[in-house]
Amino acid sequence: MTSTNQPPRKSGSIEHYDVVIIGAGVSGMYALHHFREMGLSVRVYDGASDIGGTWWYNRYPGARVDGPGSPFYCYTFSEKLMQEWDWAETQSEQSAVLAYLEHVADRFDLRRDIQFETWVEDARYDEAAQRWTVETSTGVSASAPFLICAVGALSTTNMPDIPGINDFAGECYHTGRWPHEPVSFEGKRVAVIGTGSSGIQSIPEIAREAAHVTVLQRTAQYSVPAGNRPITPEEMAEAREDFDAICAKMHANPGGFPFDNHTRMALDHTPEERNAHYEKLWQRGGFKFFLDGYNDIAVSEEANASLADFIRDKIREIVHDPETAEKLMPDYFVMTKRPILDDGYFETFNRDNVTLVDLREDPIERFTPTSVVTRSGEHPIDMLVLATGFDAISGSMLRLNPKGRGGMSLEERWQDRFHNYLGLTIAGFPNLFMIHGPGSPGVFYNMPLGAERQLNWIGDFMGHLEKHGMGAVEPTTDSEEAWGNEVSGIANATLFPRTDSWWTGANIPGKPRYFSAYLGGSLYYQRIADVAAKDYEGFAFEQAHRADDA
Ligand code: N01
Repeated sequence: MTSTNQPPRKSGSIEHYDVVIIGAGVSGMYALHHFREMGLSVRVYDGASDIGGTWWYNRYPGARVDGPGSPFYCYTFSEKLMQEWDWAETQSEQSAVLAYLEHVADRFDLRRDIQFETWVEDARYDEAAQRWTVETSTGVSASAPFLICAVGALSTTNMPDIPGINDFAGECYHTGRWPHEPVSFEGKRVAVIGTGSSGIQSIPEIAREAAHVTVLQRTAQYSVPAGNRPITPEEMAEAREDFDAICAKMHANPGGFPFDNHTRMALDHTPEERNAHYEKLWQRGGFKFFLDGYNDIAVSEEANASLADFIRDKIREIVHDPETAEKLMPDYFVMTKRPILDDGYFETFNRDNVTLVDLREDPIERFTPTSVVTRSGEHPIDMLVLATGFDAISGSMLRLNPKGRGGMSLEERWQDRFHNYLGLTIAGFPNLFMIHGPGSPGVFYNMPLGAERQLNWIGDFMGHLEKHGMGAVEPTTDSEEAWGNEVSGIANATLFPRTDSWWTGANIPGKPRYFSAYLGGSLYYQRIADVAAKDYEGFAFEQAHRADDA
């Protein structure tokens, strides 16, 4: 490896670094900070104009943290950060999370090593040099022994392939690529496709302003009140008081939040007791509705039905028109699609200016320049909002499509499934590390903390390689297979794989269909620590080539 934070060495038009990072979102930002602290020379490339990744792109109306939320959706690497940053609400708005990330970028002077508006178009491994070379859209090329893919688990948008959609002449926006200029809905007839988290957050906001909203729903969803509220000064003080203890609790919790674990099982309770418990949680709202429920909801059909029935009853209570309420009834195992939090979503269907179209009985046939045509007729519209989600978890890695040993592309390697070891590495792609990739807890864990923990492990691994004079490392295909079986074994003990979702790849035509995330929560970090303790068991090492070998 080269020296500390020096200007890049150049040969021809190539810049040389120790580490190239793709992506300046939550993970890429910490990667830059961490490797720089290790004394390495680092370059980050990102297609956006500034830091933030998913929080830079997803600025649709109503976008908020819809997980367990603030103040613990944050970095933990610096106690000062926690001490100096005030979070205003439990479900922070997109702009608040972006402001925090901008503060982090300023505080640690990150931007000086990030090249924005620069898309990495190609990444290739050079076996002789034991280095990766990336080619970018600005013509700059860079090479480094290590390539960190912090490309985002939810960043490659899913654009629906519907006849005539490209002929639609009105305004058209994907929630995941929302314009930076204000978008006005006033006086407009708006159609929204998609009722996942993004659709359910944005529809009430759009309906408040638009002349009319047509919600085009393929799958009815369970959603619970977000319960957003101000964070009190006392709560902020408590979060800061004993930082080490809070961090220890976050590390011990399955989802990476400082919450107490519990052992409540729905089937140990009577239906009356269960409903009373659900009601209490519903009144409070927030993601803890799910976390503080019962531990058997995701594994027992009967326990699952008790919660599903409770939410369906709530929808019937809220929505005045019984026919609309029936169309809004979800019919899959609750929690086996990403749980959703809303702020008045079901109430929105009581408005005169909102129409629900159930695409299962009335599918979209085509778009015209001025309308969407479903089987039952034509809906004239001025604007189309695509809340159609992402080619999640693996999509951004495949879009990058790095070429490993022998020029093999990731697309070839991942034809049938997303082969990987520990959710971090891929056989045939030495020294390439994924953050929040397939096979890792990724979206099932507090993502800033998960990124920190993965990157700390990678940093230690790099140190180990240097200490032992190793130039390249990759997993064996046997260890990949065993890891794949472990990931699937955990998932198959739950109801999760039995529902079509972006977790199973079912939202993208032709994508390998299986549950690719590691569902063991914080156990994952114990697993990767154990691998390290056993001298990085499951990896194949290659001695560093001498400069004159290359
Ligand atoms: O995407 P989704 P999202 N025709 O895939 C429908 C995170 N997030 O952007 O369910 C018709 O969940 C699709 O229908 P179906 C969070 O983890 C976080 O909403 O596949 N409909 C579904 O209704 C979340 O889970 C935050 O049948 C089509 C919708 O589009 C993840 O991002 C905020 C269609 C897509 O829902 C993704 O959420 C928002 C078609 N051709 C999101 N194609 C925060 O924390 C797709 N659909 C702030």
